Formats: sequence, structure tokens, C-alpha cells
Amino acid sequence: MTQTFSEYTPADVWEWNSENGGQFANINRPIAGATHDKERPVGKHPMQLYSLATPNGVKVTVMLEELFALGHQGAEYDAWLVNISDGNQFSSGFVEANPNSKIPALFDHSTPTPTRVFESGSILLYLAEKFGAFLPTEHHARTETINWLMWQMGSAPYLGGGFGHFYAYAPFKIEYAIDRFAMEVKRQLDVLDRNLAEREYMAGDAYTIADMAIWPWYGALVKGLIYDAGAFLSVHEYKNVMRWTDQIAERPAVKRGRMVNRVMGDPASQLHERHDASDFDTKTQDKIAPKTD
Ligand SMILES: N[C@@H](CCC(=O)N[C@@H](CS)C(=O)NCC(=O)O)C(=O)O
Repeated sequence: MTQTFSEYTPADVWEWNSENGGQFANINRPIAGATHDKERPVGKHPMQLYSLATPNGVKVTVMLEELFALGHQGAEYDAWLVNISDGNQFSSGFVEANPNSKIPALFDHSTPTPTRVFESGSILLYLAEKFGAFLPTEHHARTETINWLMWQMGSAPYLGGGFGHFYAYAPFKIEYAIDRFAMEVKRQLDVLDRNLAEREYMAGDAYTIADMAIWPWYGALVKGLIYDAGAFLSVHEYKNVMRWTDQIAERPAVKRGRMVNRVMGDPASQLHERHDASDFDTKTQDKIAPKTD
């Protein structure tokens, strides 16, 4: 049966009702800028990352771990935790790194004056160009990589802000909204599935920043790890996406990248901050959190 809904008529002028009951009502604001003064911490490494292990954050920690694994010492990094549910993204220091107040944000301290880089797609491109890695140099392959990178940046808001929001987080279920975004997300999964039927990776034979951008969102979706929506979206239908997801999950740098700035799940998978490559062995939550039993 189709749900009918007609109680709400928009006012002539929208007003901010911070008590709207949505899951993120405490951090959502209609204005930009800092809410409080707090300096950005800076560690010893060339790259200073301010992030959280959401899909957008994981894109960048995977890239940094991949670069480091290739031997690029210049990609050594400090990863500082930005807890977005506590409003850390509105500190003055973070807003200097990203005026859009969203993780991830990076400062490259190896340039004559530090270079700020925000938007995960921009960060991936910046690092790929700086280190000459994971972005093919051949004209067609390079263009195809950037095509899919931009596809992800334009498409994921329909998955997260659209489908995920209305399916998992909205204070009540609206059939119209869930239907609209489920349709779009299934279409996107089919786009990926058809592409991956013809090639090993998103842009061709090589693993690139396009895979790093798409995998944390759509790989997690087909594994039922986000929004608990695997059955609802019949994700088992997307066999090529599943094959590619499993293949990428096996990469050691991906396994490490997923752990950085992670604050949920198995304590052994959570490395709240990373300041040294050895932190994976010594500083995960199972090793540093006090035991309660
Ligand atoms: N287009 C941005 C999206 C970043 C984004 O949405 N970050 C979320 C977490 S996944 C965030 O920081 N949200 C905090 C907020 O909205 O206040 C990117 O790809 O970097």
C-alpha cells in the first residue's frame, strides 16, 4: 500500500528548528564557520590528517597506507581523530583546514608553506599527483580514473545523504523518499556492476584512486556494513561489485587504512590515532583500553 502524507505545508520562510529530532540534529546547522576556538594539533610527519573512519575518511587513510607500503616516506602521516558527533569539525583549527567543516582534511607540511587539501576526491588526486602513484599517466587511463573518481564524488551523496538518511536515520519512514533513493542507489550499483563485468578495476587493469574512492562506500554497502540495507537492496545481485569488493578488502594497506581513526566495532580494529607505522601493533583499543572484566 502506498503511504500518503500531506500534513506538512512549508512555511513562507524556512526557520531553523534545532530540535527537529533527526539523528544528527545536534551537529546540523544552517551556518558555516567555527563554534569554538581550538588549535589544530600538528605532529612530526609531512602529512597531517584530521579525520574519522567513515567511508569518506577511509578513502584517504587507505591511500596513505598504500603510498607508505610502496616506500614513499613522504607519505608518512599523523592521523588525528575528529569526532564529528562531538562537533570537533567546528573548531577554529579544523575550519582553517576545511571551511566546509567535514572530514577528511589534510595539511601537507612538506611544501614551503603548509598546503591545505580538503574534499576526499581532491585529497586523493593531490596525493596521487604528488607521489606519481595510483593515477595512470597514459591519457585514456588517466581520464577514465578521474571520470570514476568524480562519479563517486557526485553519486555518494544520493547513497549517504539520500538513501542512508531516509532509510536508517530519519525519525520516521517516508515511503516516497526511501523509494526514490533506493531506486537511484540500485541504478548506481548496476552502473558499477556493468563496468566491473568488463574490467578488473574501476578504471581498467590497474588499481587506482577511483577504486579507493568507490570501495569504502559501495563495497561496504554490498557487504551490508552500512545502513543494514543489504537484503532491502538485494545486494547479492551485484556479483561483479561483490568480486571487486572482496579483492580490494584483501590488500594489507586497505586492512590497515580501515582501522585508522575508527571508533566503532571490534576494539582490535580501532586505532583512534595513528602517529607511527608501529601503532597498528601496539595502540589498537584492545591493547590500550582498560579491561572492564
Ligand atoms: N564531499 C565530502 C564529504 C565529506 C563528509 O560528508 N564528511 C562527513 C563524514 S562522512 C562529515 O564530516 N560530517 C560532519 C558534518 O556534516 O558536520 C568529501 O568527500 O570529503
